[in-house]
Amino acid sequence: MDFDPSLDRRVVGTARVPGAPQKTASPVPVKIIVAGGFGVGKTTTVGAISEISPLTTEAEMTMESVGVDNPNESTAKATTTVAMDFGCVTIDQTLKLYLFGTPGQTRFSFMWDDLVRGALGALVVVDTSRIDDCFPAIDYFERAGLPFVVGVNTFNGQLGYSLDEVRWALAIRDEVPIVQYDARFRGSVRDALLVVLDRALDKAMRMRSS
Ligand SMILES: Nc1nc2c(ncn2[C@@H]2O[C@H](COP(=O)(O)OP(=O)(O)OP(=O)(O)O)[C@@H](O)[C@H]2O)c(=O)[nH]1
Ligand SMILES: [Mg+2]
Repeated sequence: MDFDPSLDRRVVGTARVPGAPQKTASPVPVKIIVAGGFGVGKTTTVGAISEISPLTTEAEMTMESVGVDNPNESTAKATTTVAMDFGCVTIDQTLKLYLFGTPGQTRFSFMWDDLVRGALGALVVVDTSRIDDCFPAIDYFERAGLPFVVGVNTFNGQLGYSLDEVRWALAIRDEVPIVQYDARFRGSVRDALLVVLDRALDKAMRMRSS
């Protein structure tokens, strides 16, 4: 059976001339923030899933940061994000995610308001070996009223604590989803981002019906 463009809601403005190029609607752009404390794996998350070479703004860490910014001990972290990460991924013909990673060092937190503008949701990345570093990001999204999901980056494939323990330690409300994922793997990042999308959609539906 021949494909009839009039049956596909994504095909718009088709001239319906046999053989003529068909114009399809672009996927809806959705802005998602990847946030969290210092060195939790935000840049790694964006890089693992982006279908373009991610834009990164990494700078070498200096001796001044020793004792101030302490990365996960199992990593050989030598650089830090000083402005943002940017990447994108097409979910399907109707939806494309634009991912913005925040800088993790607290001295760059003044940039967050600008980065977050227009976003529909956020993945707040957590490293359970440095759980204190995660509070500012969680507080920020609670206050901003932006739907967010807590993503526990498992680093070496293991969770030091159960997700319930992490929820308790970070005082995360019941309605905020918490998932574990591995920032290095595309499929794992995709699953975490789909939970963010779900949450954003849920909020949009509730706002529409109220
Ligand atoms: N083993 C392991 N290493 C990881 C994982 N995620 C990130 N890393 C490493 O941890 C270090 C920090 O990761 P980044 O992605 O730079 O962390 P970030 O949150 O962007 O850091 P800042 O921008 O400086 O706040 C890097 O050396 C990564 O290669 C992981 O799941 N497992
Ligand atoms: Mg980074």
